[in-house]
Amino acid sequence: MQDIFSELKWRGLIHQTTDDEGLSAWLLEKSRTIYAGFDPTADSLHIGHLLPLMNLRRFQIAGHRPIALAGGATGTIGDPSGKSEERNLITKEQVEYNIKCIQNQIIKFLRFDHSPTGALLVNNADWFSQFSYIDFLRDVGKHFSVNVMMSKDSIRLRLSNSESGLSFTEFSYMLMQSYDFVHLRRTYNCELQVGGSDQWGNITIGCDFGRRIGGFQLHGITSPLVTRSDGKKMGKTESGAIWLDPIKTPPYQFYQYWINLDDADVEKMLKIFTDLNCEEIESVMAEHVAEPSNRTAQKRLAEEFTRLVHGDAALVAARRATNIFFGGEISDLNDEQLSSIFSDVQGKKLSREKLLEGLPIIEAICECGLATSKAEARRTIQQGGAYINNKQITDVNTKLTLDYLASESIIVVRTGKKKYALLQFS
Ligand code: 485
Repeated sequence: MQDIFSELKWRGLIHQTTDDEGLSAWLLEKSRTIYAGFDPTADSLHIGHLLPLMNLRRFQIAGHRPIALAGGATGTIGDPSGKSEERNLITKEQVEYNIKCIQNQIIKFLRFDHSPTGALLVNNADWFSQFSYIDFLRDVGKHFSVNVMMSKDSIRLRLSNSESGLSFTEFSYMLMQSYDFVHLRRTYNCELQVGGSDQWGNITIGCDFGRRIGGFQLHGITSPLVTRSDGKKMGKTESGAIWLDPIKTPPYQFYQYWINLDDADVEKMLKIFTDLNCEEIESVMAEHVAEPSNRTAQKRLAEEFTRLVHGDAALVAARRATNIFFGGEISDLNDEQLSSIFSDVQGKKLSREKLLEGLPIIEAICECGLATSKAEARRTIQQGGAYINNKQITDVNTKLTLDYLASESIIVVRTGKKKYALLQFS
Protein backbone atom coordinates (compact mmCIF):
# COMPACT_ATOMS: atom_id res chain seq x y z
CA MET A 1 0.00 0.00 0.00
CA GLN A 2 1.25 3.48 -0.83
CA ASP A 3 0.57 6.31 1.60
CA ILE A 4 -2.23 7.90 -0.41
CA PHE A 5 -3.31 10.28 2.32
CA SER A 6 0.10 11.95 2.57
CA GLU A 7 0.28 12.07 -1.18
CA LEU A 8 -3.10 13.81 -1.52
CA LYS A 9 -2.06 16.24 1.19
CA TRP A 10 1.18 17.03 -0.60
CA ARG A 11 -0.71 17.56 -3.83
CA GLY A 12 -3.03 20.05 -2.14
CA LEU A 13 -6.03 17.85 -2.77
CA ILE A 14 -7.46 17.64 0.71
CA HIS A 15 -9.88 20.26 1.93
CA GLN A 16 -11.87 18.54 4.67
CA THR A 17 -11.97 14.98 5.99
CA THR A 18 -14.17 13.16 8.46
CA ASP A 19 -11.14 11.96 10.44
CA ASP A 20 -7.86 13.76 9.87
CA GLU A 21 -5.61 11.58 12.02
CA GLY A 22 -7.31 8.24 11.61
CA LEU A 23 -7.83 8.15 7.84
CA SER A 24 -4.18 8.04 6.97
CA ALA A 25 -3.55 4.87 9.00
CA TRP A 26 -6.90 3.40 7.98
CA LEU A 27 -5.94 3.70 4.32
CA LEU A 28 -2.55 2.10 4.94
CA GLU A 29 -4.08 -0.85 6.76
CA LYS A 30 -5.55 -2.55 3.68
CA SER A 31 -7.07 -1.97 0.28
CA ARG A 32 -10.32 0.04 0.61
CA THR A 33 -13.17 0.78 -1.75
CA ILE A 34 -13.97 4.42 -2.41
CA TYR A 35 -16.39 6.29 -4.61
CA ALA A 36 -17.20 9.61 -6.21
CA GLY A 37 -20.49 10.56 -7.86
CA PHE A 38 -20.99 12.51 -11.08
CA ASP A 39 -24.38 13.85 -12.07
CA PRO A 40 -25.06 13.82 -15.80
CA THR A 41 -26.21 17.44 -15.97
CA ALA A 42 -24.30 18.01 -19.24
CA ASP A 43 -23.00 15.82 -22.04
CA SER A 44 -19.41 16.23 -20.88
CA LEU A 45 -17.34 16.52 -17.74
CA HIS A 46 -15.36 19.70 -17.21
CA ILE A 47 -12.26 20.62 -15.22
CA GLY A 48 -14.37 20.98 -12.06
CA HIS A 49 -15.04 17.24 -12.11
CA LEU A 50 -11.43 16.33 -12.46
CA LEU A 51 -10.17 16.69 -8.91
CA PRO A 52 -12.34 13.91 -7.52
CA LEU A 53 -11.74 11.90 -10.68
CA MET A 54 -7.97 12.30 -10.37
CA ASN A 55 -8.36 11.37 -6.71
CA LEU A 56 -10.10 8.13 -7.64
CA ARG A 57 -7.27 7.49 -10.07
CA ARG A 58 -4.64 8.07 -7.41
CA PHE A 59 -6.42 5.87 -4.89
CA GLN A 60 -6.40 3.11 -7.47
CA ILE A 61 -2.72 3.54 -8.26
CA ALA A 62 -2.06 3.39 -4.51
CA GLY A 63 -3.82 0.03 -4.24
CA HIS A 64 -7.48 0.82 -3.52
CA ARG A 65 -10.60 0.09 -5.54
CA PRO A 66 -12.44 3.07 -7.08
CA ILE A 67 -16.11 3.24 -7.97
CA ALA A 68 -17.34 5.97 -10.29
CA LEU A 69 -21.04 6.53 -9.83
CA ALA A 70 -23.06 8.14 -12.58
CA GLY A 71 -26.16 9.80 -11.21
CA GLY A 72 -28.83 8.48 -13.53
CA ALA A 73 -31.36 9.06 -10.73
CA THR A 74 -29.85 12.02 -8.87
CA GLY A 75 -29.21 13.76 -12.21
CA THR A 76 -32.95 13.94 -12.78
CA ILE A 77 -33.38 15.74 -9.42
CA GLY A 78 -30.48 18.20 -9.20
CA ASP A 79 -28.10 18.80 -6.30
CA PRO A 80 -28.68 22.20 -4.63
CA SER A 81 -25.09 22.13 -3.21
CA GLY A 82 -23.19 25.20 -4.30
CA LYS A 83 -26.07 26.39 -6.45
CA SER A 84 -27.70 29.67 -5.60
CA GLU A 85 -30.81 28.93 -7.64
CA GLU A 86 -33.18 26.08 -8.29
CA ARG A 87 -32.14 24.07 -11.34
CA ASN A 88 -34.27 23.41 -14.35
CA LEU A 89 -35.14 19.75 -14.62
CA ILE A 90 -33.60 18.02 -17.60
CA THR A 91 -35.46 15.32 -19.46
CA LYS A 92 -34.82 11.68 -18.68
CA GLU A 93 -33.72 11.11 -22.28
CA GLN A 94 -31.16 13.87 -21.93
CA VAL A 95 -29.91 12.32 -18.69
CA GLU A 96 -29.48 8.97 -20.40
CA TYR A 97 -27.59 10.51 -23.28
CA ASN A 98 -25.39 12.54 -20.93
CA ILE A 99 -24.58 9.45 -18.88
CA LYS A 100 -23.21 7.65 -21.93
CA CYS A 101 -21.05 10.65 -22.73
CA ILE A 102 -19.59 11.12 -19.28
CA GLN A 103 -19.04 7.40 -18.73
CA ASN A 104 -16.90 7.33 -21.85
CA GLN A 105 -14.79 10.08 -20.35
CA ILE A 106 -14.53 8.60 -16.86
CA ILE A 107 -13.20 5.28 -18.10
CA LYS A 108 -10.08 6.94 -19.48
CA PHE A 109 -8.92 7.85 -15.99
CA LEU A 110 -9.32 4.50 -14.31
CA ARG A 111 -8.17 0.94 -14.84
CA PHE A 112 -11.02 -1.49 -15.41
CA ASP A 113 -9.99 -5.11 -14.96
CA HIS A 114 -11.00 -8.08 -12.86
CA SER A 115 -8.32 -7.59 -10.23
CA PRO A 116 -9.38 -6.67 -6.67
CA THR A 117 -8.56 -3.03 -7.38
CA GLY A 118 -10.26 -2.95 -10.81
CA ALA A 119 -12.58 0.07 -11.09
CA LEU A 120 -16.37 -0.17 -11.20
CA LEU A 121 -18.84 2.04 -13.01
CA VAL A 122 -22.31 2.12 -11.48
CA ASN A 123 -25.50 4.06 -12.09
CA ASN A 124 -27.81 4.93 -9.22
CA ALA A 125 -30.87 4.68 -11.48
CA ASP A 126 -30.29 0.92 -11.19
CA TRP A 127 -31.38 0.92 -7.56
CA PHE A 128 -33.60 3.99 -7.37
CA SER A 129 -35.87 3.07 -10.24
CA GLN A 130 -37.15 0.13 -8.20
CA PHE A 131 -37.64 2.12 -5.03
CA SER A 132 -41.26 3.08 -4.32
CA TYR A 133 -41.99 6.46 -2.81
CA ILE A 134 -43.58 4.93 0.25
CA ASP A 135 -40.66 2.59 0.86
CA PHE A 136 -38.21 5.44 0.41
CA LEU A 137 -39.99 7.61 2.96
CA ARG A 138 -40.27 4.74 5.43
CA ASP A 139 -36.81 3.19 5.02
CA VAL A 140 -34.69 6.22 4.27
CA GLY A 141 -36.56 9.41 5.15
CA LYS A 142 -37.27 8.27 8.68
CA HIS A 143 -33.55 8.36 9.50
CA PHE A 144 -33.16 12.00 8.56
CA SER A 145 -33.83 14.91 10.82
CA VAL A 146 -35.13 17.92 8.92
CA ASN A 147 -33.54 20.02 11.65
CA VAL A 148 -30.10 18.66 10.78
CA MET A 149 -30.72 18.91 7.04
CA MET A 150 -31.58 22.57 7.46
CA SER A 151 -28.24 23.25 9.10
CA LYS A 152 -26.28 22.10 6.03
CA ASP A 153 -24.77 24.90 3.95
CA SER A 154 -26.44 23.88 0.71
CA ILE A 155 -29.89 24.14 2.29
CA ARG A 156 -29.24 27.04 4.67
CA LEU A 157 -28.01 29.35 1.93
CA ARG A 158 -31.08 28.70 -0.18
CA LEU A 159 -33.51 29.08 2.70
CA SER A 160 -32.06 32.43 3.61
CA ASN A 161 -32.61 33.59 0.04
CA SER A 162 -36.33 34.12 -0.19
CA GLU A 163 -36.12 34.94 -3.91
CA SER A 164 -34.77 31.65 -5.19
CA GLY A 165 -35.99 29.41 -2.35
CA LEU A 166 -35.67 25.66 -2.56
CA SER A 167 -38.09 23.04 -3.86
CA PHE A 168 -38.95 19.91 -1.94
CA THR A 169 -37.35 18.00 -4.81
CA GLU A 170 -33.92 19.54 -4.32
CA PHE A 171 -34.31 19.48 -0.55
CA SER A 172 -34.59 15.68 -0.80
CA TYR A 173 -31.45 15.33 -2.87
CA MET A 174 -29.12 14.60 0.04
CA LEU A 175 -31.23 11.62 1.05
CA MET A 176 -30.57 10.03 -2.31
CA GLN A 177 -26.83 10.62 -2.16
CA SER A 178 -26.80 9.27 1.41
CA TYR A 179 -28.66 6.18 0.34
CA ASP A 180 -26.15 5.62 -2.48
CA PHE A 181 -23.32 5.60 0.01
CA VAL A 182 -25.07 2.99 2.15
CA HIS A 183 -26.02 0.94 -0.91
CA LEU A 184 -22.40 0.92 -2.07
CA ARG A 185 -21.26 -0.02 1.45
CA ARG A 186 -23.67 -2.94 1.51
CA THR A 187 -22.94 -4.08 -2.04
CA TYR A 188 -19.21 -3.41 -2.45
CA ASN A 189 -18.02 -2.64 1.05
CA CYS A 190 -17.36 0.93 -0.05
CA GLU A 191 -16.40 3.01 2.98
CA LEU A 192 -15.09 6.29 1.67
CA GLN A 193 -16.62 8.97 -0.53
CA VAL A 194 -14.65 11.73 -2.23
CA GLY A 195 -15.97 14.89 -3.86
CA GLY A 196 -15.42 18.61 -4.20
CA SER A 197 -15.76 20.91 -1.21
CA ASP A 198 -19.41 21.65 -2.09
CA GLN A 199 -20.17 17.99 -1.40
CA TRP A 200 -19.17 18.11 2.27
CA GLY A 201 -22.74 18.40 3.56
CA ASN A 202 -24.03 15.52 1.42
CA ILE A 203 -21.08 13.30 2.32
CA THR A 204 -21.24 13.86 6.07
CA ILE A 205 -24.99 13.42 6.30
CA GLY A 206 -24.48 10.16 4.38
CA CYS A 207 -21.92 9.04 6.97
CA ASP A 208 -24.46 9.74 9.74
CA PHE A 209 -27.13 7.82 7.86
CA GLY A 210 -24.79 4.82 7.51
CA ARG A 211 -24.08 4.78 11.22
CA ARG A 212 -27.77 4.98 12.05
CA ILE A 213 -29.10 2.46 9.58
CA GLY A 214 -26.37 -0.19 9.69
CA GLY A 215 -23.78 0.78 12.26
CA PHE A 216 -21.41 1.46 9.38
CA GLN A 217 -18.35 3.60 9.87
CA LEU A 218 -18.17 5.68 6.69
CA HIS A 219 -15.62 8.34 5.74
CA GLY A 220 -15.38 11.35 3.48
CA ILE A 221 -12.67 13.48 1.90
CA THR A 222 -13.33 16.65 -0.06
CA SER A 223 -10.95 18.41 -2.38
CA PRO A 224 -10.62 22.20 -2.46
CA LEU A 225 -12.04 24.49 -5.07
CA VAL A 226 -9.02 25.28 -7.23
CA THR A 227 -8.51 28.92 -8.01
CA ARG A 228 -5.80 30.67 -9.97
CA SER A 229 -3.60 33.41 -8.62
CA ASP A 230 -5.84 35.95 -10.40
CA GLY A 231 -8.77 34.67 -8.36
CA LYS A 232 -10.51 33.02 -11.31
CA LYS A 233 -11.86 29.51 -11.05
CA MET A 234 -9.57 26.89 -12.55
CA GLY A 235 -10.67 25.78 -15.97
CA LYS A 236 -12.95 28.70 -16.71
CA THR A 237 -12.21 30.97 -19.64
CA GLU A 238 -13.99 34.05 -20.95
CA SER A 239 -15.87 31.78 -23.33
CA GLY A 240 -16.94 29.33 -20.61
CA ALA A 241 -15.76 26.09 -19.06
CA ILE A 242 -12.95 23.88 -20.29
CA TRP A 243 -14.68 20.64 -21.25
CA LEU A 244 -13.18 17.21 -21.66
CA ASP A 245 -15.24 16.63 -24.80
CA PRO A 246 -12.94 17.35 -27.78
CA ILE A 247 -15.86 18.82 -29.71
CA LYS A 248 -16.76 21.31 -27.00
CA THR A 249 -13.13 22.17 -26.23
CA PRO A 250 -10.78 21.09 -29.04
CA PRO A 251 -7.58 19.44 -27.73
CA TYR A 252 -5.62 22.34 -29.12
CA GLN A 253 -7.53 24.81 -26.94
CA PHE A 254 -7.27 22.49 -23.99
CA TYR A 255 -3.49 22.36 -24.50
CA GLN A 256 -3.28 26.13 -24.92
CA TYR A 257 -5.15 26.78 -21.70
CA TRP A 258 -2.41 25.04 -19.72
CA ILE A 259 0.40 26.50 -21.83
CA ASN A 260 -0.88 29.99 -21.04
CA LEU A 261 -1.12 29.43 -17.30
CA ASP A 262 0.56 31.99 -15.09
CA ASP A 263 3.95 31.09 -13.59
CA ALA A 264 2.44 31.54 -10.14
CA ASP A 265 -0.04 28.69 -10.73
CA VAL A 266 1.89 26.11 -12.62
CA GLU A 267 3.51 24.12 -9.81
CA LYS A 268 0.18 23.78 -8.03
CA MET A 269 -1.45 22.49 -11.22
CA LEU A 270 1.36 20.03 -11.92
CA LYS A 271 0.67 18.53 -8.51
CA ILE A 272 -3.06 18.38 -9.03
CA PHE A 273 -3.43 17.33 -12.64
CA THR A 274 -0.45 15.14 -13.46
CA ASP A 275 0.91 11.88 -12.14
CA LEU A 276 4.42 13.35 -11.87
CA ASN A 277 5.89 12.63 -8.46
CA CYS A 278 7.63 14.97 -6.05
CA GLU A 279 11.14 14.55 -7.53
CA GLU A 280 9.87 14.94 -11.08
CA ILE A 281 7.97 18.11 -10.25
CA GLU A 282 10.94 19.52 -8.39
CA SER A 283 13.19 18.92 -11.36
CA VAL A 284 10.68 20.45 -13.83
CA MET A 285 10.33 23.48 -11.57
CA ALA A 286 14.10 23.89 -11.19
CA GLU A 287 14.46 23.93 -14.96
CA HIS A 288 11.54 26.34 -15.22
CA VAL A 289 12.81 28.81 -12.66
CA ALA A 290 16.22 28.93 -14.37
CA GLU A 291 14.58 30.24 -17.57
CA PRO A 292 10.89 31.05 -17.05
CA SER A 293 10.43 32.39 -20.57
CA ASN A 294 10.84 28.87 -21.95
CA ARG A 295 7.66 27.90 -20.11
CA THR A 296 9.11 24.47 -19.34
CA ALA A 297 6.63 23.80 -16.56
CA GLN A 298 3.58 24.91 -18.54
CA LYS A 299 4.66 22.77 -21.49
CA ARG A 300 5.10 19.72 -19.32
CA LEU A 301 1.74 20.28 -17.66
CA ALA A 302 -0.02 20.79 -20.98
CA GLU A 303 1.63 17.69 -22.41
CA GLU A 304 0.94 15.35 -19.54
CA PHE A 305 -2.61 16.49 -19.10
CA THR A 306 -3.56 16.62 -22.79
CA ARG A 307 -2.18 13.12 -23.23
CA LEU A 308 -4.17 11.85 -20.26
CA VAL A 309 -7.44 13.40 -21.42
CA HIS A 310 -7.18 13.22 -25.21
CA GLY A 311 -4.48 10.66 -25.99
CA ASP A 312 -1.18 10.72 -27.85
CA ALA A 313 -2.46 11.54 -31.33
CA ALA A 314 -4.39 14.57 -30.10
CA LEU A 315 -1.35 15.76 -28.21
CA VAL A 316 0.76 15.64 -31.36
CA ALA A 317 -1.93 17.61 -33.22
CA ALA A 318 -2.23 20.14 -30.39
CA ARG A 319 1.52 20.66 -30.38
CA ARG A 320 1.51 21.21 -34.10
CA ALA A 321 -1.34 23.68 -33.85
CA THR A 322 0.57 25.63 -31.22
CA ASN A 323 3.57 25.62 -33.46
CA ILE A 324 1.43 27.06 -36.27
CA PHE A 325 0.14 29.78 -34.03
CA PHE A 326 3.71 30.77 -33.36
CA GLY A 327 4.43 31.07 -37.06
CA GLY A 328 5.11 27.45 -38.06
CA GLU A 329 4.37 25.99 -41.46
CA ILE A 330 0.73 25.46 -42.37
CA SER A 331 0.33 22.30 -44.41
CA ASP A 332 -1.88 19.21 -44.62
CA LEU A 333 -4.72 20.72 -42.63
CA ASN A 334 -8.41 20.79 -43.41
CA ASP A 335 -11.00 23.52 -42.78
CA GLU A 336 -12.09 21.99 -39.51
CA GLN A 337 -8.59 21.81 -38.07
CA LEU A 338 -7.75 25.33 -39.16
CA SER A 339 -10.98 26.74 -37.76
CA SER A 340 -10.31 25.02 -34.47
CA ILE A 341 -6.72 26.27 -34.24
CA PHE A 342 -7.84 29.79 -35.07
CA SER A 343 -11.20 29.65 -33.33
CA ASP A 344 -10.56 32.86 -31.43
CA VAL A 345 -9.39 34.98 -34.36
CA GLN A 346 -11.47 37.21 -36.56
CA GLY A 347 -12.66 35.88 -39.87
CA LYS A 348 -14.44 37.00 -42.98
CA LYS A 349 -16.38 35.09 -45.59
CA LEU A 350 -15.82 36.03 -49.21
CA SER A 351 -17.03 34.64 -52.50
CA ARG A 352 -14.82 32.06 -54.18
CA GLU A 353 -15.12 34.15 -57.34
CA LYS A 354 -12.61 36.55 -55.83
CA LEU A 355 -9.89 33.91 -55.96
CA LEU A 356 -10.71 33.04 -59.54
CA GLU A 357 -10.24 36.70 -60.45
CA GLY A 358 -7.21 37.04 -58.18
CA LEU A 359 -7.66 38.97 -54.92
CA PRO A 360 -5.01 41.69 -54.42
CA ILE A 361 -3.20 41.05 -51.14
CA ILE A 362 -3.71 44.65 -50.04
CA GLU A 363 -7.45 44.15 -50.34
CA ALA A 364 -7.28 40.83 -48.54
CA ILE A 365 -5.51 42.39 -45.55
CA CYS A 366 -8.13 45.14 -45.36
CA GLU A 367 -11.06 42.76 -45.84
CA CYS A 368 -10.11 40.59 -42.91
CA GLY A 369 -9.67 43.59 -40.64
CA LEU A 370 -5.90 43.47 -40.15
CA ALA A 371 -5.49 46.95 -41.68
CA THR A 372 -7.85 49.90 -41.64
CA SER A 373 -6.69 51.38 -44.94
CA LYS A 374 -5.00 50.28 -48.13
CA ALA A 375 -2.08 52.57 -47.30
CA GLU A 376 -1.59 50.81 -43.98
CA ALA A 377 -1.77 47.39 -45.63
CA ARG A 378 0.77 48.44 -48.23
CA ARG A 379 3.15 49.73 -45.58
CA THR A 380 2.85 46.50 -43.58
CA ILE A 381 3.79 44.47 -46.65
CA GLN A 382 6.68 46.76 -47.54
CA GLN A 383 8.03 46.49 -43.99
CA GLY A 384 7.98 42.71 -44.22
CA GLY A 385 5.10 42.25 -41.80
CA ALA A 386 2.57 40.48 -44.02
CA TYR A 387 2.14 36.72 -44.22
CA ILE A 388 -0.18 34.40 -46.07
CA ASN A 389 -0.40 30.95 -44.47
CA ASN A 390 2.62 32.00 -42.39
CA LYS A 391 4.77 32.63 -45.46
CA GLN A 392 6.04 36.17 -45.82
CA ILE A 393 4.77 38.15 -48.82
CA THR A 394 6.89 41.12 -49.86
CA ASP A 395 5.42 41.96 -53.26
CA VAL A 396 2.56 44.46 -52.80
CA ASN A 397 1.11 43.39 -56.14
CA THR A 398 0.61 39.73 -55.15
CA LYS A 399 -2.83 38.38 -56.06
CA LEU A 400 -4.35 35.56 -54.06
CA THR A 401 -5.65 32.69 -56.18
CA LEU A 402 -6.94 29.18 -55.49
CA ASP A 403 -3.29 28.11 -55.14
CA TYR A 404 -3.09 30.09 -51.93
CA LEU A 405 -5.79 28.11 -50.14
CA ALA A 406 -4.36 26.45 -47.01
CA SER A 407 -7.27 24.01 -46.79
CA GLU A 408 -10.51 23.44 -48.71
CA SER A 409 -11.67 27.02 -48.34
CA ILE A 410 -9.43 28.96 -45.96
CA ILE A 411 -6.52 31.33 -46.33
CA VAL A 412 -4.70 32.37 -43.16
CA VAL A 413 -3.65 36.01 -43.13
CA ARG A 414 -1.18 37.31 -40.58
CA THR A 415 0.40 40.67 -39.89
CA GLY A 416 3.26 41.12 -37.49
CA LYS A 417 4.13 38.34 -35.11
CA LYS A 418 0.76 37.10 -33.98
CA LYS A 419 -2.15 39.01 -35.50
CA TYR A 420 -4.13 36.44 -37.40
CA ALA A 421 -7.33 36.47 -39.44
CA LEU A 422 -9.02 33.88 -41.59
CA LEU A 423 -10.49 34.43 -45.01
CA GLN A 424 -12.99 31.81 -45.97
CA PHE A 425 -13.98 31.45 -49.61
CA SER A 426 -17.26 29.75 -50.34
O1 485 B 1 -24.13 9.21 -4.68
C1 485 B 1 -23.88 10.35 -5.35
C2 485 B 1 -24.76 10.78 -6.33
C3 485 B 1 -24.51 11.94 -7.02
C4 485 B 1 -23.38 12.69 -6.75
C5 485 B 1 -22.50 12.27 -5.77
C6 485 B 1 -22.74 11.08 -5.08
C7 485 B 1 -23.11 13.95 -7.52
C8 485 B 1 -22.98 15.18 -6.63
N1 485 B 1 -24.13 15.41 -5.82
C9 485 B 1 -22.76 16.42 -7.51
O2 485 B 1 -23.65 17.18 -7.76
N2 485 B 1 -21.56 16.58 -8.01
C10 485 B 1 -21.21 17.62 -8.97
C11 485 B 1 -21.54 17.15 -10.38
O3 485 B 1 -21.87 15.97 -10.56
O4 485 B 1 -21.46 18.00 -11.27
C12 485 B 1 -19.70 17.88 -8.91
C13 485 B 1 -19.35 18.54 -7.59
C14 485 B 1 -17.83 18.69 -7.48
C15 485 B 1 -17.16 17.35 -7.64
C16 485 B 1 -17.61 16.73 -8.96
O5 485 B 1 -19.04 16.64 -9.04
O6 485 B 1 -19.96 19.83 -7.57
O7 485 B 1 -17.49 19.23 -6.23
O8 485 B 1 -17.50 16.53 -6.56
C17 485 B 1 -17.07 15.33 -9.14
